[in-house]
Amino acid sequence: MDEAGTDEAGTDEDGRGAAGPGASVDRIENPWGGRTPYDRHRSWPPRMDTHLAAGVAPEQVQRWVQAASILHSDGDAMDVAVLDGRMVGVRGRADDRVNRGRLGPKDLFGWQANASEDRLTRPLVREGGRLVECDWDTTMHRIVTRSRELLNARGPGSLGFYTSGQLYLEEYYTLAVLARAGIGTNHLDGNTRLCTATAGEALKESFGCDGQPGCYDDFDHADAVALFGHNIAETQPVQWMRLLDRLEGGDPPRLLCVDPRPTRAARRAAVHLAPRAGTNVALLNALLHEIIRTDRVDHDYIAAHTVGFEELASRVEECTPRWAAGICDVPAASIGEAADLLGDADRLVSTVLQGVYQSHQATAAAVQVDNLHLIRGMLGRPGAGVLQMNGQPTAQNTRECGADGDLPGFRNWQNDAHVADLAKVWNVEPETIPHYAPPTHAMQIFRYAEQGSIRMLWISGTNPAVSLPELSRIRSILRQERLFVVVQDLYRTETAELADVVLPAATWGEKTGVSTNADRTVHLSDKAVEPPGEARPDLDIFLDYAARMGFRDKDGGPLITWQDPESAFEAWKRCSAGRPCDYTGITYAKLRDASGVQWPCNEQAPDGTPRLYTDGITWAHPDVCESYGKDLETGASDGPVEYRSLNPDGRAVIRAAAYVPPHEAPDAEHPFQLTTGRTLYHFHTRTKTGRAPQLNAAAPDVWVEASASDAAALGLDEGDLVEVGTLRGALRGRLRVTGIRPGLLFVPFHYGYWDTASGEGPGAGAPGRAANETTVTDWDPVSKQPLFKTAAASLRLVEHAHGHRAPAPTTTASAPVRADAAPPTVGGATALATETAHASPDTGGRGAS
Ligand SMILES: Nc1nc2c(c(=O)[nH]1)N[C@H]1C(S)=C(S)[C@@H](COP(=O)(O)OP(=O)(O)OC[C@H]3O[C@@H](n4cnc5c(=O)[nH]c(N)nc54)[C@H](O)[C@@H]3O)O[C@H]1N2
Ligand SMILES: Nc1nc2c(c(=O)[nH]1)N[C@H]1C(S)=C(S)[C@@H](COP(=O)(O)OP(=O)(O)OC[C@H]3O[C@@H](n4cnc5c(=O)[nH]c(N)nc54)[C@H](O)[C@@H]3O)O[C@H]1N2
Ligand SMILES: [Mo]
Repeated sequence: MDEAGTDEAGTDEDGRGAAGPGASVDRIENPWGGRTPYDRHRSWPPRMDTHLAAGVAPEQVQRWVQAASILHSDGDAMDVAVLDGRMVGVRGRADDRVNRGRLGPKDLFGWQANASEDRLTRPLVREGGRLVECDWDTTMHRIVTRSRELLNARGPGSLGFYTSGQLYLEEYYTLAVLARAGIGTNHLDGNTRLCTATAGEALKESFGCDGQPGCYDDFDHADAVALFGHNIAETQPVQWMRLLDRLEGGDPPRLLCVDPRPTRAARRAAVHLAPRAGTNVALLNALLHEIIRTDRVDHDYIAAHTVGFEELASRVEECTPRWAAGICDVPAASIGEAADLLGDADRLVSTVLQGVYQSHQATAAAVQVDNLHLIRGMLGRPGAGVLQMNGQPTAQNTRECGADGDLPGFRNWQNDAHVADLAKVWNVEPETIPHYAPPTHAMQIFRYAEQGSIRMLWISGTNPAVSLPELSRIRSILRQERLFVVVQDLYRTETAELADVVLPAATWGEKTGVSTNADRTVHLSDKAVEPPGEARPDLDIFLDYAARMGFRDKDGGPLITWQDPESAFEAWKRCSAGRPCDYTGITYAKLRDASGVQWPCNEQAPDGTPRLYTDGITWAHPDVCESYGKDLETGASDGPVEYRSLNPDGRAVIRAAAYVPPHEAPDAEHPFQLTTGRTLYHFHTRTKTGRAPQLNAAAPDVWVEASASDAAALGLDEGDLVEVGTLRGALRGRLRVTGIRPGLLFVPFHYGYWDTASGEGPGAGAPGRAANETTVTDWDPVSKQPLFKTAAASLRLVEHAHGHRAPAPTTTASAPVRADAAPPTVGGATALATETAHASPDTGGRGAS
């Protein structure tokens, strides 16, 4: 439990004491705002959060235009305030079931980045080593010329595309069609590989198909909530508000938090386990062992809906809490308490995120959480669900549309009938669509670029020069003379600096499109204002390229027949028809009417589908499944014959896994474990949040977290400048002494190579500040998601603090152990937001432009 003090407004950090109607709250200081407690099985009361630019009164706003957040996977619905053709603020949509009007700090303040003066407004091309401005026609001609040359000389495999989890559905679908059927390359993936590849893979392994079984409303009904490697308070602050409101209401849920850091959720948890990084499988196997040993399993559910239980039971037979305690370094008794919490739950919700997904046994561990739900029959009922969480706002769309390493509509690349069906939708021959091997994953795309078989790499909506592991390697790949690099972004990012061509893109608020959040809720974001200068929506750029390349279908007609967001959406609906992610019942008009709709939405489910698998497992049959499964240890794909014999009736597959230690163990030179991740106030490489003054000020620079005992042993103190080193490289930052588990260091990965404010880079040879200078080129064998959470590292003093402090927030998992070590994080006058409790949503004046 936390002992946070109470501030003047009468709310503590978790907002207890509740803001009254129309309260004005500093949402940097009180990130989760005031409380609206509610009882179990009731619906979450609305609270509308609004923040407007200084000097703008609500009655001055000329239009409110609907949108959904693109700074996390929650899909928080909001309206953008428009005044004289400018964005001047945002407010949450109280009638939306995802957020009931609430917004987190990043959404309240992040919109300001759209109007930043350093937005890209014209294309740039490299001339004599420098990037210079150019017109669109010349620039696109350059890209098309290079594409044609490569296609003729080296074939489609010489072109690769690396996209995002932050564009819109219409854009991914267009990109997938042009890459897979237009160019005919297998090399298309998203940064979703770094993010939610494991979520998709775990769902495929267990249920035969991607698609989130549960939904956020399950939080209203659960009596137990388990968070596995998910810092929900900081990364999905609005769902944390929901849990806080339940914790304050009648019949609250019990929380289990598995995280080596003292996150806000850990501090409110009934049981907090802080395992050694990279040991999730050992811990989960022990939890499964206890639940099976005490027979708290649903034998009827297992018999009716699953295969593989016996193998699991025998695999975990030896995995006692005492055994796991030695590996994970947590008390065996606490593992027992956690097993009781899970085993006694009547309705259990589990969430899984990067503490599980970004490690060497990512899929193996994520699948054990599915197994927990399968053996306890905790699926398909209100309050009983698993959320293999997404991270990025539109990652679900990247996966559905086949802009990641998958075929569109969750079609199985190994199933010829699925490929033929897709070919029919696109009116091309099946051979046109590469399916000789699994679609290439991002880490392999960069490997091909390094080796020289990929000669053109088109990067849209992602900043790999900061976000991929082992940055010195990534920089050298992107700098190669022989590789033609196209970057499509809003700003001149670290990656754009290494490009041959930079295309200025429009972003949310400046373009229209659909995004789908982690619980399958589809939202529409309408265009509110014009993009700056000559910046164009990503969709327009892809359509322009396709038209110039003259891509044809098999009858000589144009391959791509749509010209704007709505016609692209209609085309996607045809591709999704009859698939699990069936959008055929959704229209733009419906999304303007109903706020969010959950897929599948079709004739059978015209209002959408809150939960999958309410009536057994639907998509695992050998003829319909998206994947035939993989070996959890090696990642080797099974074929149709093996799958059919394992699972002829299409049940859920319980897959067991043995624990394997992390690939890199601490040693004398690198005695620490290093983990990396996020903080509440920033999004990824900070291209947006670094440009929002309130967010930037809350965490303006990198820091390094270590435990009090480790700091004392090395003679280090709060604010000291330290260097963290691994076999790949080093970074420097100021030390924050926290309650993190001893032996573990944490570094936020948001801070890039260059200082985005000054445009300066580190001097030659000097250590940078980006976490990924130190991370390793290595990935989970099954999902191919890279390892950002485990490495062996050294820690040394560079210079004592001399009055400097770590630029880390005090409101989060990064809170100092010594309360007086740093001044409290506050926002001040420009960080106030209005919270209107129990408001009936005012939708007046909202509309598309
Ligand atoms: N504020 C903010 N919110 C975001 C984002 C952001 O950048 N900023 N990004 C969005 C995106 S794309 C994503 S993917 C999500 C990510 O959301 P999260 O996964 O919640 O965030 P992370 O900080 O990457 O990692 C979560 C936790 O994993 C813990 N961890 C580290 N190693 C281990 C381990 O071995 N086992 C366990 N059990 N836990 C471990 C870390 O201590 C950390 O607290 O957030 C989304 N929301
Ligand atoms: N060490 C470490 N590294 C990590 C992680 C970690 O936990 N630790 N997490 C990983 C995860 S989960 C993720 S998701 C990745 C994120 O890594 P990135 O995807 O590289 O991070 P972003 O900063 O979100 O980059 C998105 C880029 O798209 C641009 N952009 C935004 N909107 C638009 C748009 O509408 N159109 C276009 N064309 N561009 C747009 C932004 O300006 C920005 O440059 O980082 C990964 N890397
Ligand atoms: Mo992510």
